[in-house]
Amino acid sequence: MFEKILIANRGEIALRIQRACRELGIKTVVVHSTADTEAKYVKLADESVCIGPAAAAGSYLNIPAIISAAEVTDAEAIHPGYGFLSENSDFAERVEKSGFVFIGPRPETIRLMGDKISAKEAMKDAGVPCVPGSDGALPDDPKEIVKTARAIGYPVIIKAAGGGGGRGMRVVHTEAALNNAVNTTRSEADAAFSNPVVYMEKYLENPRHIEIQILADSFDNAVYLGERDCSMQRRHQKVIEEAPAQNISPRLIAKVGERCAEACRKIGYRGAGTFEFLFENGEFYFIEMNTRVQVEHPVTEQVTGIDIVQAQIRIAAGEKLWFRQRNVEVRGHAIECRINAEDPYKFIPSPGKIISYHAPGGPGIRVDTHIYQGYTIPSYYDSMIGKVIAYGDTRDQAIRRMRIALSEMAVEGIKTNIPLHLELMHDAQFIEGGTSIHYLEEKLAAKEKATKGK
Ligand code: MV4
Repeated sequence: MFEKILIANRGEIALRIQRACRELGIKTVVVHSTADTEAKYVKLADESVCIGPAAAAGSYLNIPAIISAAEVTDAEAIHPGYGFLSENSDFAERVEKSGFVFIGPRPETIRLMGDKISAKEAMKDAGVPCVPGSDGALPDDPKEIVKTARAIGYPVIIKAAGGGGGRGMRVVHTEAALNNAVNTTRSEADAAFSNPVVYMEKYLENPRHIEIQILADSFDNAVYLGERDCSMQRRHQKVIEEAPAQNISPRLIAKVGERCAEACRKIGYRGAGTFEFLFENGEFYFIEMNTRVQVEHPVTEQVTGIDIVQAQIRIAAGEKLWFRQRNVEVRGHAIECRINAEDPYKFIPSPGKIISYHAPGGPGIRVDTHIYQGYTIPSYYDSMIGKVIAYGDTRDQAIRRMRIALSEMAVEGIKTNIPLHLELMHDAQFIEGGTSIHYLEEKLAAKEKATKGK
């Protein structure tokens, strides 16, 4: 096992990784920007290195500074967390070329999945069900593009190969609008990702977002840890996630999960990963793969009892998977509410000093956060300041525990989205379960309209 790991991230996930290291008896180095010097998790780490200014481009995205920090502290491995450099194949490569272990998949795997066309191709070849669409990149010839769309049937969606996570896509409902949409998506993709390559898919109008968590070692062993429902989102930012997904049979999950695990063996995947699917009319359609630990990993940890961050570290250290698929059991239900420092209805970020903080607790409640009374949330980064995870024997119990936790939780001095979460925990559609990816935005729009009328 490693003696010392460098954590190349900030906030709650930097603390989460630190806890995993501590339990494994590994020393930690945390790198931080000048805006995060006072954070408690920085002081809690065995060592810390300031790597640059508040703006992430000079610090959390500064590859040479991070590698230098690993060199001077004699760390053996680097955990990238999520966001920042976590899915940057060049970073993973430079980490390895500098003689450190990258806690994640091989750089080639990250590169393969970073290109959404090659990712889909690889998954299709491995037997993972995909959304029907163009056979790879769209050609230049407008007539060919029209033919492709006719074969798929409208509506279609044009996506950038270099995009993902909702960036660089456009829905097309008619042939008249097609070539303009393709051209616009192309130029936007070229500007944003320096890659004008686009592809086409059948547009699914009302799907759920279901993802499958996997773990794979370097010895061709791979398991799936069940699914998460991440449909409750706004502008491609997930708001609530849960496991398992309401009204999807364990048999169907096992079938698609086994395909994902098999795909991992086939491509030589290493570490933790997530297969993102759209789920509509009882069918799964692969869209993208994430090659990092995800924000919502705790719900899977709560229902399986498997520590995903520790698993990432043990796999990176060269351990064989220490359990098999038949040992993975999903028990009970977990729900995660992402707590953001923002106005709960206007969604304007609300950084600043936390004057007082009261954490929720009690049976089945887990809080993953780095905040504390007196902490100042910097304005430079994402507004997510933590996560409340409620576990119960049933979904109903998890919801009831979450309501109690959210009403106990008090964060004063800044605005948070706790009121929105409380409202959702009493929302009839949420309580019924199985809402689509459009539900929250439609609910918020309806509410906006109702208040304007008054
Ligand atoms: C789609 C889709 C409908 N049909 N693809 C958005 C994020 C990116 N990962 C893929 N996305 C979508 N791809 C087809 N063929 C709808 C979305 C989508 C979405 C997907 C997951 C979660 C939230 C979403 C919100 C809007 C659109």
